[in-house]
Amino acid sequence: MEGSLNGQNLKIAIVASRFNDLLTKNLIDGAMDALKRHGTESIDTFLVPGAFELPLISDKVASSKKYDAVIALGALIKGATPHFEYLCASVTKSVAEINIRHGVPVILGLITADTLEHAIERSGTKQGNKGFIAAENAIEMANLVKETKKVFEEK
Ligand code: INI
Repeated sequence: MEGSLNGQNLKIAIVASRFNDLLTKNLIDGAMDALKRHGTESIDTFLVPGAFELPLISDKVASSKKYDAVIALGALIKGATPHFEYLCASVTKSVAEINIRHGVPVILGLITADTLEHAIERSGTKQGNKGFIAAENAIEMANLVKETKKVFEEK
């Protein structure tokens, strides 16, 4: 089984951080672009201060069961501080847990980069746009979850 990339009739939430918003705005634009290209019309966006706050709101959104998928978007840039490593570990682990806790796909479009230049490359330049890819993954996973429900909930 494989989820399709048909985004019609899906309700998708984007949870995005404002920290490094030069980058996260591009991730949101990339995600919106992918969703609209694949036919998704129902999109709600929730903004949080930083990547560390993504899990709480992603969890609230996923547990509401009002959405077929959640896309969490953020940008962590290493700079000079070891704080970066803790944030990366905390956000990825928490989002991974939320992803399986509610049966609603929570896709992580998180840039983790050593430098601003590398981060820019992943938010719509050389290396594509992580938001766009995350949105396609969200559509695919939302459809796959729907398909598996049909199969596993049959007798
Ligand atoms: N938040 C980010 O989203 N990206 C970063 O690069 C970052 N750095 O480097 O500190 C960052 N910090 C803020 C953090 O996410 C929380 O908002 C803050 O710690 C308050 O809880």
